[in-house]
Amino acid sequence: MKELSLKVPDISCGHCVAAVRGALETIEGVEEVHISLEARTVLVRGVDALDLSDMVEAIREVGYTPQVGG
Ligand SMILES: [Cu+2]
Repeated sequence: MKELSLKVPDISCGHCVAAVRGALETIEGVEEVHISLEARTVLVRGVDALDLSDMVEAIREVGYTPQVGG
């Protein structure tokens, strides 16, 4: 089990949460996605092979700007 976290400052409403969640859930090996609208943080849990850069790329693809280490 691996856990990755990111800060995504431009998450601002439920639509953003849904869009980011949807993008992350399509990545193979992702088992749980937790998004805090208040803190604008994303927590992903899944297989050990999960790669942070894949998370970053998926979030960027739906139009948001993740910051690593948040
Ligand atoms: Cu929004």
